[in-house]
Amino acid sequence: MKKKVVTKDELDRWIREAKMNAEFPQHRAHGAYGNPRIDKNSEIICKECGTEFGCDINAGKDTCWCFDYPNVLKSKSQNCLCKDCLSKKIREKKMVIKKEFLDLGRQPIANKFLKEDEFNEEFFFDLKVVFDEDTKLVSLKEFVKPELMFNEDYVYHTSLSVPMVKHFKEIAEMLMKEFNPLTVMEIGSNDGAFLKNWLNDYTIGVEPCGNFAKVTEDMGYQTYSEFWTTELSEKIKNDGHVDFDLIYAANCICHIQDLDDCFSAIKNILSKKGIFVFEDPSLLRMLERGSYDQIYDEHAHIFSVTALDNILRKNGLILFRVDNLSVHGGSNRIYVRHANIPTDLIPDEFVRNNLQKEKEFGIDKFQTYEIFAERVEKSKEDLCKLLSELKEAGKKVVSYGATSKSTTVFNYCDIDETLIECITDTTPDKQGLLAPGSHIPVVDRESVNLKDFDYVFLGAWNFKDSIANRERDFIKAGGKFITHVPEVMEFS
Ligand code: JHZ
Repeated sequence: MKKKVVTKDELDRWIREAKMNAEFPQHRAHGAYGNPRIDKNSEIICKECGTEFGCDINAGKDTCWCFDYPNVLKSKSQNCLCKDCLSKKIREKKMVIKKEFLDLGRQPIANKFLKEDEFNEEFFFDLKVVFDEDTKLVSLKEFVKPELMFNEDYVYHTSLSVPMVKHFKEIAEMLMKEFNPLTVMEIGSNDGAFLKNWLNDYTIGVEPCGNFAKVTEDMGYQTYSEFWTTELSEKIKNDGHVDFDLIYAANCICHIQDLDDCFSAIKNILSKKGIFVFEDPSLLRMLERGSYDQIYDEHAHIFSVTALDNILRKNGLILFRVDNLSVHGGSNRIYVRHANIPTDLIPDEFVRNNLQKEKEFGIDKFQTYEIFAERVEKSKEDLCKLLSELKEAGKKVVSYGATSKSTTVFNYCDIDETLIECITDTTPDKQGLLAPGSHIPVVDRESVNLKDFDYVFLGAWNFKDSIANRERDFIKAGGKFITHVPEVMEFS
């Protein structure tokens, strides 16, 4: 018998079919793939509600919209469901619909600067981003083990940034004046930039990075060097601490992967009339500015007010005020209290305005994130093109600020030493090492004469004005800056 020759196309199709049958029983159910029941017609009938709806496979595509949803139809006898009925079924089964919209490729630990002999052990993971249809929360698809990021070697020192020290002093003064708390706890107290504004008898810190916990202990603040969990909140209570009037956290809550546990731990230890105030990068600002580099291992979530409102409520807490801040490229400061205790702290017009603004932007719609992903791809193309052209023209480029954000950019855009010669950074712990993944050398700003370079890429674009102001001489000498936010451009 003559052996049938299988073409590559046929083989690929079989593999796809087999994968689909295994992974998407809702399609196997109506036998659509490769064997459309309704020839040349993409409309099928929803078994649940009887309405006609579109099937992408029947329409001749390789994938269907329903592939973004978890499988709920386990039996072959069940037919496909329309979007509404499928979503309803998923909710009934308490399954979470997390839809992926962005893939930033293989990424290292954003703040793990390393030596050459550590290259072989460097840890990489897939940096993908998902949207939760239920809570509207944007999160990483794959979380990195917290201990790999936050440990004795953590290098981000808040106090090395003069604008941030001023920022924490101002917020402490404002909170003191407006809320006059007696007992204070900071979660993620880093090197004490916020804590140092409070009396140490009534103030404690929580900081998993041992190097920083030691710094604040030495400053006289009791510091728990542990991750924030319900278990830790119990331990603090058992140690005899009374509930806290103010719990504060800056650029930390978005690092915590299990938000339900995080918020129930807050509820457990917040005094009856106490407030929980936290600030983190704003999802709306990220979407508006195209600053995809806010996404890296530490940022398990990028918060919208909308998602926080939903998740805090679920955990017996109420968000009653929002301040929009310019720090870190656009952040929100969120004020929270107990939900079931009467108080005069009612949600103010800023909460309503923020929710409205986010709704108008489409923060609750998956399509918004698909559009953002297209913008991110374009940003990559433009940056790669610009840097390659500069290289061909023999121009020299240095980067300013070895930020976590630039780890994402350099690894996503495959930028290495051949395109950017080195990175200057004021943090001694980063100097003399190589940047994560890209392995571009990090050097002290003082060791570099910017005039030896034609271009400066702004890794710390969030400090654009202060950097441009400080480096006026570079501009006067004909130098130019490059930024990728809000789009790839040169300026001087
Ligand atoms: P900066 C950090 O992210 C990490 P990063 C963290 N995970 C977080 O959540 C966000 O902050 C909010 C240097 N620099 O603040 C100092 C100069 O060299 O943008 C720092 O290494 N010269 C906690 O790392 C880095 O840049 C300068 O003139 O993205 C600043 O990093 C200035 C202004 C900064 O955050």
